[in-house]
Formats: sequence, structure tokens, C-alpha cells
Amino acid sequence: MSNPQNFVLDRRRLIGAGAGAAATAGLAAGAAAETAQPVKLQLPCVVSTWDFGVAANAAAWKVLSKGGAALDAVEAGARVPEADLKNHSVGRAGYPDRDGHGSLDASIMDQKGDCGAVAGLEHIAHPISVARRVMERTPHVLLVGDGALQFALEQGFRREELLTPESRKAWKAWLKEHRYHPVANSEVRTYGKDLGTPGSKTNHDTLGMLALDAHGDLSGACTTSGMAWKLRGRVGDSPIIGAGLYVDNAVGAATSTGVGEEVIRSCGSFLVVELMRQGRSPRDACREAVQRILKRNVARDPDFQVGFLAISRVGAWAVQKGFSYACCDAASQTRIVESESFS
Ligand code: SD4
Repeated sequence: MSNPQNFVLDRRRLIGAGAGAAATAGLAAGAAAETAQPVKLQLPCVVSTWDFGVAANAAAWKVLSKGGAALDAVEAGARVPEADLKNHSVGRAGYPDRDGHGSLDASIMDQKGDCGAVAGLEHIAHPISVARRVMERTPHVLLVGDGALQFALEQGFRREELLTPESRKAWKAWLKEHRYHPVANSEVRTYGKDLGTPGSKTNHDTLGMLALDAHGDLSGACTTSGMAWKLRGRVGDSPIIGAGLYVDNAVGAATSTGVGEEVIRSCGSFLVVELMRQGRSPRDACREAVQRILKRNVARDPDFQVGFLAISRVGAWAVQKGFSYACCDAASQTRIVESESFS
């Protein structure tokens, strides 16, 4: 198998490997864009949201390129931004809630339709691995808050301080402003000088990762610290199966990033997969899901953003303006797709 090829998108371009079946669509302040040509699927492959997905993909690729399972790949991939102290939207250094508590959400789903998730998990740096334990070692799907922490500790996970000095500083800076206005997505983050330029490596959001392994099995993972400065106890889409993540081995998989409330209200990732089941391409399915949110949310916040990423067995690449993703597969060909806008 050839070496992994990782490609990063800037906010206008998608750089994809010449094989695969993935698509994104999203909206940024009410506008979204996408374009794609159908391409043939080549196994294995992995795609993930945002530019930090490149490092995550490399970890997933290590598993996939040796013939490993998609489930192991997405867990390995998700653990990368979770451990990255420069990443303030996933894992240990994620920005806290408005009261200063770092709490994490994650979900994982495999080719059998089995799934596990944790929400509002504090003091544990790798929620994706706890989510996998929930899936594999309990009869349940979702554990929350103190119960999730108790389970994680019983499973041998280490209790640690999630906040880094940097994320604490950012929280203090936000507190000074005396405003309660949680935001998601790099393009609209405005609090503190240390958040990084919008779109920069240090200023991105949820990791959603979808992988198709050499055996033809799909799995997905989604991990986040949620919206910075959220209300304590607020849970976004990422740990909700069908919202932030959905996998159906016969059809495809989808994941999301952005304002989780909108994705939950629309059962976003489930919707994308169901649309693909009906014969829609990943691109059209993502676009339709975005358009439904747009239609429903008439009085939306002008900053509000949602993006979907999907992978199918017979799909196409696509991307929308203002939302990047990283892909990795064994193809020798690469291509660049310029996005175009619609609203
Ligand atoms: C949430 N969807 O908690 C996550 C946050 C996110 O881009 O993805 N931001 O709502």
C-alpha cells in the first residue's frame, strides 16, 4: 500500500485524493457552497473535519494501511487532537464552559451499527476511548456527567485537570467581557487574542472522522469540547448518535461540526445517511441537510454555522465555502476542487 497522502483545505479549496467517496456541505452565516465530480471509491480511506484532521488522519492511516479495522482507525485518529494541547476545541485543552469546567463530548459507531458515547465528561482526556468502552462493555449507548466519569475511572482511565494555563487564561479573558455568547467554528470566534486567526491551526472545532477500511467496513468518531463558554451541562450534537455521527455499513456515514443545537434539531447525520440510502450522492445529501436547517431556522444568529462531512460507497467529493476537511487514501492521483457558493 502506498504512503498516506494528507491534504488540507483552505477555506476556498478542497484538495482530495483521487479516489474516495466523501462530501461536505455546510453553511456559514446562511451561505454555503459545494461542487464535485463523482469519483470511484478506493479502499481504505479516511476523512475528517477541519485542518487538524490531517494529523488525525495520519494516525488513522497507520491502522488502515496495515489492513486494520476502521473502528480502531477512527479511535486512533480522534485521540490525536484530544491530546493536542494547542487544540482548544477538542480534548484536554478545550475551552471550558462559562463556569470554568472543562467538559467533553464524544461518540463512536462501527460497521455493525453498535455505538457508544459520553457527554459532559470531565477530567478525562480521551472521551473517544471512554465512548468505545461504553459501546463494548456496557449494554448502553450514552453515559453523561458524573456517571460517565465514574465509569471511566472504573475502566482505568486517569483523572486529570483538563484546563491548561492557556485555556484558563482565555476563559478569564472571556469572563472579563461579561457576555454570554457561546460560539462554534473558527470563522466566528472573537474572544481573546490567543484564539488564533480564524482558520488557523489553533482555531478549529470538533473532529468528526469517517473511515472505510480495506475490508469494506465503515466506522466513525466524533469528539469535541463543545461550544466554548457553554452553559454548564449543555450537550451538543457530537455525542448524539444520529446528530453528530451516524454510520450504516450498507450505505455510508456522516458527521457534523458547527452549532450542535441545529444539528440535533434536524437529526443531521442520520438524515444525510438516509438521503444517501435513497440514492443521493454524499454531496447532495449534505446539501439537503444544510438546506433543511436553513429553511427551518428563519431567525438564526448571523454567526451560526453548520457543516456536514459524509462518506458513501458510491459517492463524490464536495466542499462548501468556509469549511475545510482533510482526507487521506492510497490513491496516487490528487485533485483540487474549487468551491462555489449557494444560499
Ligand atoms: C457542538 N458541534 O458542541 C459542536 C461544536 C462544533 O464547530 O463542532 N463546533 O455543538
